[in-house]
Amino acid sequence: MAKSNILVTGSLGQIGSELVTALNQKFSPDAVLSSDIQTPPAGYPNEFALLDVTDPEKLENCIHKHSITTIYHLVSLLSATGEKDPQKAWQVNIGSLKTVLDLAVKYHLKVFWPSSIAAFGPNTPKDQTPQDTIMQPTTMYGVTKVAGELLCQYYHQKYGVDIRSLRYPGIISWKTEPGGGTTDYANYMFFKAVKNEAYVCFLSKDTQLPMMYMDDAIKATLDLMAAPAEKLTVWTSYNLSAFSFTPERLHAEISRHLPFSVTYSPDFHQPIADSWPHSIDDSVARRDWNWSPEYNFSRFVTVMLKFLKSPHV
Ligand code: VAH
Repeated sequence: MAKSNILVTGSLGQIGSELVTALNQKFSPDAVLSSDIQTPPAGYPNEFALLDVTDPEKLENCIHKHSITTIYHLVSLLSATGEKDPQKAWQVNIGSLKTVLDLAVKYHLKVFWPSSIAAFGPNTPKDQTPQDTIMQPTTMYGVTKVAGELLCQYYHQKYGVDIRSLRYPGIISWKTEPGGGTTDYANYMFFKAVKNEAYVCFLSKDTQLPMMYMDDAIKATLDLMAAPAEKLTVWTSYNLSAFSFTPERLHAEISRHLPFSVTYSPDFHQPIADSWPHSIDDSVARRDWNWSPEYNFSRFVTVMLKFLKSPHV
């Protein structure tokens, strides 16, 4: 049996697929067990467990069989998908997190779990949103993130579980299709630009949202998990930030390299985006574990276009 002590759930998702690659490089592929509810593509590099994380017995068997010591629990229905099926979003997002936390107590596991800026709501201060502030989200996704953060803090304080979390902004990548998010408009805008196709944006042109290039999100995740526990002061979830932009500004920056057309036709995503912050204060993460992004807005756009135009470079 191959050695593995890291389990990644949601491995085939947008973040999971790139986190597995980074963990393979940092440790080794035989130390990383991938899992998802669907089967991987042919030639997938890691050992893979077909796993429904809402099934506690299956998850426990997997932990026991593979001597798992660390779980990156990425499974989640995102904001737009969650609004189409709020009951399932609660069951998957919170049900699976509670199971992971209970197993973390039993098997002394270290856990990473992603929260999101979606944990903030319409009455949260929108500019430079503080680490500790009003959190009354208006999406089920956001509700599961606030509830999940409080569950994480409770399990840390009550049982000593080492569970670490980041409030990811919108994360943009070129390698994998995004899935069911509101910030995913930015991914689709790039995909259209490189095909010189017109893009119809489902948000209004002035909708400013906090965003981040995938490589920085992965760096933050690994940096937080490597930080000495005694340096950490936040056991709900850390604010994390790189830059913010509007669809109009993204269109203008991409068009400096590749002119293309964008029109705006806001749909059901708009009220979700309107409930979120414009920018995030991540000074606590910078203080506690030396967080700092490597990609600013213009470098992010340049790199995205470079790899989308020639992905196998
Ligand atoms: C979403 N990409 O749009 C996710 C993210 C900040 C938003 O959590 O739902």
